[in-house]
Amino acid sequence: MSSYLEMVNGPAHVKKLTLPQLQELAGEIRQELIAGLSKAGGHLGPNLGVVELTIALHRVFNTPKDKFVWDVSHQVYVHKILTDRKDRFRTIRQTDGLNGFALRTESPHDCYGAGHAGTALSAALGMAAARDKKGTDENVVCIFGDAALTNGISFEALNNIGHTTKRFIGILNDNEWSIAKNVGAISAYLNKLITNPRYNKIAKDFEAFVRRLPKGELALKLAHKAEGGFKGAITGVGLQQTGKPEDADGRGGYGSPVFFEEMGMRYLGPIDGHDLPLLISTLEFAKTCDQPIVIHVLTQKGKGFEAALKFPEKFHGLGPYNAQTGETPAAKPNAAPMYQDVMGQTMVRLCQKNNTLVGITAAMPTGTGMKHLEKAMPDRYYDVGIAEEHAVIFAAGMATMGLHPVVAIYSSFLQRAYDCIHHDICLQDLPVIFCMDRAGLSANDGPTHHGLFDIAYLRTLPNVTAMAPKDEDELVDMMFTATHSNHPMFIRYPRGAAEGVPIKEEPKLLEIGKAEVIQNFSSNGRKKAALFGLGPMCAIARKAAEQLVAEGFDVAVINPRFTKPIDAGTTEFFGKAADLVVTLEDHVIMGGYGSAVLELFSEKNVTTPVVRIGWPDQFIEHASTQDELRKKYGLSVENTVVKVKAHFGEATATATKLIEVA
Ligand SMILES: Cc1ncc(C[n+]2csc(CCOP(=O)(O)OP(=O)(O)O)c2C)c(N)n1
Repeated sequence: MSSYLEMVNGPAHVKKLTLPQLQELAGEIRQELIAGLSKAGGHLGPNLGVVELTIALHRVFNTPKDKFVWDVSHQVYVHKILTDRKDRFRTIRQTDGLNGFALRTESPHDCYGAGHAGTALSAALGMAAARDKKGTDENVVCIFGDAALTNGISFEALNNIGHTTKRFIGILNDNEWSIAKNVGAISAYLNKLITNPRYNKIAKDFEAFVRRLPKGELALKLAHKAEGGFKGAITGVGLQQTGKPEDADGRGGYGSPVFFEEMGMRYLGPIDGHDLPLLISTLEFAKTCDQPIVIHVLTQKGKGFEAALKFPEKFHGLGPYNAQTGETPAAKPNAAPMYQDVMGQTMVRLCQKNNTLVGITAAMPTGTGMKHLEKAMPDRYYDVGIAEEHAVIFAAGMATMGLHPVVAIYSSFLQRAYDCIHHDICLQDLPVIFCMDRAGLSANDGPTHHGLFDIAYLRTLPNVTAMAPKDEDELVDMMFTATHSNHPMFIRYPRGAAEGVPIKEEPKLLEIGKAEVIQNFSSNGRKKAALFGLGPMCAIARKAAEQLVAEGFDVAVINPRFTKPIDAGTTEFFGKAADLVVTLEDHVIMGGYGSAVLELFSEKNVTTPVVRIGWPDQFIEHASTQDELRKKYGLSVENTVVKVKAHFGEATATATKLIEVA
C-alpha cells in the first residue's frame, strides 16, 4: 500500500485530502483492488468501476449518519476500504474474513445488506420515508446499476418515489453490463440517452457550469436556478429521429430523460463517473435538491486493469488471477466438469432432438451454463434480464402454447419467484422444468447466495416433482426424464465441479418417485444403519458406509433421487429393516428431505430412530470453501460415522461436539 491509502482509515480522512490527493488515492485503491483480490478472487470489475464514485460519495456525505444503499452490493469493496475495513480487505470472502457484500453486522457504515438484485431503491425509499416521518435530516443515497434497474422491484420503487418523499438521491451506475451484456429495452433506452448528442451538450453545459461554481450556499442556489432551466431544456428534447431505423426498438430516435421526470425525479446526466471533481460537485448539488433526483453516472467496468476491460463478464466476479496479466489458472487436465456446463451442454443435446424445448435464463448465461444453448441454438434461448418472477411466468405462458421451457435459476434467486411457481406454474400444472443451480452452498458468497431452502419451499406445493442427482450423469437422466413429463419438474444440483463420472451416450428415463438402492444390507446379524444420501450427500453416505462396514456395522446406502414424491415403498422397507436411519441432505434440516422421511414414517408407523444430517436452523456464514463449512456443521463423512456410532452407544470423544451442531 502506498501513501494516501495508508493515511485513510475512515470517511473523515477522505474529507481532508485535496482533489489531486484524492485522485492519487483513487489510483492506489485500484492497485489494492487488483493486487488484493488476485489470490482469492472477488468482484473485481464492478469495484474498479466505482472507485471515483465511492470516493466522491464519502467526500460529500457522512456515513453512518447518511445512508448509502447499494444494489446487490457486490460493488462495496471501495466503500469497505474507506470505512475502517482497509486492513481486513484482503480477507474478503474468506473464512472469518470480510463478507463480499454489504452486511449490517459488519459495520455501522453498511446500513443495508444485500446480495440479490433490485432491492436498493425500495429499501432506500423506506429509509427516506422513515426519516421524513421522524423529522430527521439524513441523506439517503441509493446506488443502483443499469441491470439492477431492469428488475421488477426497482420499477415498483420508482413508481412510489415521487409521491413518498421530496429528498431522495438515486445514482444510476451505468456501465452497460449486467454480469453479461445488459439486455432489453431499458438497456437500449439508457444507451439512447447516452448517445443523444443534444442531451450530451446539455450535460456538458451543466458540467462546465458546476465546475465554475464557487463553494457555498449562494452557489448552490444558483445551481438550483440554473438546473431549473436545464430541466426545461431537457424535457424539451423528446424523441428526435436519428434516421437509423435499425435501432434496437425499431423506432429510431434518441432517448430523453422523460421517463425519470415522469416518475417524479429530476434527472441529471449522463456524467462521467470517473471525473472526480465533477462527481463531487454534482453530489454537492444533489444534496441540496428538494425533489427526488437521479444522477446518471457512466462508468467503465474494470477501469484501470486491461484484462478486466477486455473481458468484463469474466472479471465481473472470478477466482484467483495473475495481478499483472489477469490470466487465470488453467483448468486441471481430467478435471470433473462443472454442473452448470453439464446442464448447458445437455440443453443443447436435448433441444437438438426435441423441438418444443427452449431455455430461459434471468441474466445468468454463464453462471447457469445456458450460454451453451445461446451459442449453439440462439433461437431457442432467452435471456430475460434480472427478472426471476418474469422468467417463471414467461415460461408459464410458453408452456400454455405447447412449448416445454427449461428455466435455469440459482436456488437462492428462485426464492423471489415463489408465488409465480405456486400461482402460475403449479396451480395450472404446467410443464416447466426448473434447473436450480447452486442448490447447497455458495461458500464465498455467503448467506445471500446459499441455496438451502428449496426442498422445503417446493415440498408443500401440489403437482411438484422435485429431484436431486447424485452425479452429473444422473443430472442428464433427470433433465431427460423431465422433458417427458407434463407437470412442473424441479432439479437441484450444487455449485462447482461434479463427481467426475462418465456421462452415458444416451440418457436413461427414470421412474418418477423411485429411489436407487446403491448398497443393500448384508443381513449378517450386525447392527443395521440405512443411509439415505441425497444429491451430493450420496458420495458422503457411501464413504461413511465404507468406514462403518469396516467397523463392523451392516450398512445400506440409498440414493433417494426424489424429494417429492419420495419413494414410499423403498423408504418404508429400509426404515423397517434398519436399526437406525440416517438422512443426509445439502439443505436445511427443517422441512427438508429428512422431514419428508419422518412424515412418511409417522404415517406408516415406522418407529426406527432417524438422525437427520443437514444445515441447522440458522443462516450459514461465508467461508473460503464449502468443505470447511460442511465440516464445521457436520455434513461430513466423519460426523456421519460419529453419529451412527453414538446411536449404537459407541460415542467417541469428538462425537459429543459434532452431534451438537447438526
Ligand atoms: C435476484 C438476483 N438475480 C441475479 C443476480 C446475479 N447478479 C449479481 S450482480 C448482477 C449484475 C448486476 O449488474 P448491474 O446492476 O448493472 O451492476 P454492475 O455489476 O454492472 O455494476 C447479477 C445478474 C443477483 N445478485 N440477484
